[in-house]
Amino acid sequence: MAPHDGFYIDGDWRPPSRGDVLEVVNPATEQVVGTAPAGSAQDVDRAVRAASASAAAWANTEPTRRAEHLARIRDGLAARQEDLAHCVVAEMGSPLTFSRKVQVGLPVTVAASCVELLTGFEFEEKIGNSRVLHEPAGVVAAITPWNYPLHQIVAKVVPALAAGCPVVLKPAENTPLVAQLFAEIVHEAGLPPGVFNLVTGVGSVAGAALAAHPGVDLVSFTGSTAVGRAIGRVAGERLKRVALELGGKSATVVLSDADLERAVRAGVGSAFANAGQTCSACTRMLVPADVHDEAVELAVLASARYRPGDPTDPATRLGPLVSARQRERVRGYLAEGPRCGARLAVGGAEPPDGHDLGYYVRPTIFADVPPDSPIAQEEIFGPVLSVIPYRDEDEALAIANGTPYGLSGAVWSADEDRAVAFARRMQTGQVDINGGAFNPLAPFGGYKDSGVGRELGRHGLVEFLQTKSLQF
Ligand code: TXE
Repeated sequence: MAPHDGFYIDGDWRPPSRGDVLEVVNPATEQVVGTAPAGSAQDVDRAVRAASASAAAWANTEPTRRAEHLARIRDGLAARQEDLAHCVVAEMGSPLTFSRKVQVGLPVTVAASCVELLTGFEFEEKIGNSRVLHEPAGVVAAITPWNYPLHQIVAKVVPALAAGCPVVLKPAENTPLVAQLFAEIVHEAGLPPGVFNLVTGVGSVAGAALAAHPGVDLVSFTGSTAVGRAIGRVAGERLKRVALELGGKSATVVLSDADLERAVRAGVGSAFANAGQTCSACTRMLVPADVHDEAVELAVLASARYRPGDPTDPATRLGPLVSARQRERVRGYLAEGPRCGARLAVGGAEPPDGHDLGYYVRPTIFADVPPDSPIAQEEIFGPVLSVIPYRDEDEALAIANGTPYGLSGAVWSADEDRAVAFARRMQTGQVDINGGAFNPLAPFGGYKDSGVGRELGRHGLVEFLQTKSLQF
């Protein structure tokens, strides 16, 4: 692990202005595995000043030169995959095999695709008698959560740098160590000082100071809808741009002609991967009423693969939740399910057997869930699936669209055209058709309360640009 007791500012590790520290707790063992400094408004100010000072030179660096720097970051990530994966396991409890493949594998792919994209990207276009210039948006504040701690950093920082923007990163307080490893990789890539800066710290202190700093031009945030709204308000006051990737309550919709077993197995996988701590997880499963009970049986069978276990064991599919706070929050929903009329099919609020230590909960499936109940409306962020029966497709659509969120979804049908027709009516940013695989080049982001803006691929890069037109 990378034990830095300072912040990465202006090309080197700098001492903090105060002595506050973040303790990093391993959620499986409840042991402190490291500390990182907790930044103050003064530390944030220093980082933003360094970023501002580097902005003009970085913006004027040829895109091909920027791509060379980013290629070295990509290579650094690839070279340190094992360190990064073990760090994610220790900091947030994501199982090792999943951490290798997704927690680290995905950002390596995202970084590589961003380098490729930059290489062919046209920063100028001609429209009639105008030449339109796509220029960097300025100093970017990246505020990231702990659930995919490396991916969330890479999905913001790499495209921002590609666009020509300097960045100040404030990662989640639970997972500062993987952010320090990322800063080491950036340092080794030899970026000019000030272009990338890291201030670890508490959201309400360092995060709030960064979002409100007058030197920041664009805030790219991923996290809770409540904090997203607060950042949006502050940014609105100062007319900063924002990109907000917030919560979700996505649905797997199984149409009447679908392969029920395949659809249910995939739906359970989506809900339980990363212990349900995924913003795009399909945490509701909508099934025709006449196959509801069969679907629940199949879901319970599929859930047996997700037994809570030691995240360092490569065979483990379900680790602990990130923190005691998160476990209490999830347990509250587990206790609430039966009270709001749902039937507990498997799991429940009791602590899982053999896990007195660690922030574990039982993977849980509720059946016959009323669509308006809190467990079917609110983001739980734990391994909890609500199976909801529907009578016809119109009702399925009304239920699927009937939450404040609109991040993801899945539709299953033997007839692809029918699935696509349904997906077109869903108010959500992305829909997987019959188990379609995640595409790191496709735009990712939400409708409604799930956010503003898009990450990944071309759309993710454009988010960090502003346009100027020259008329001739
Ligand atoms: O999120 P926060 P938390 C959801 C999920 C989870 C809930 C709470 O439902 O149960 O949010 O998680 C920083 N100004 N998601 O409390 O607080 C904070 O330090 C500026 C969905 O961890 O939103 C961290 O870096 N920044 C989600 C980041 O915001 C502030 C991922 C996210 O923390 C701040 C995580 C402030 N006032 C949680 N307060 C997703 N969309 O993927 C906090 N932060």
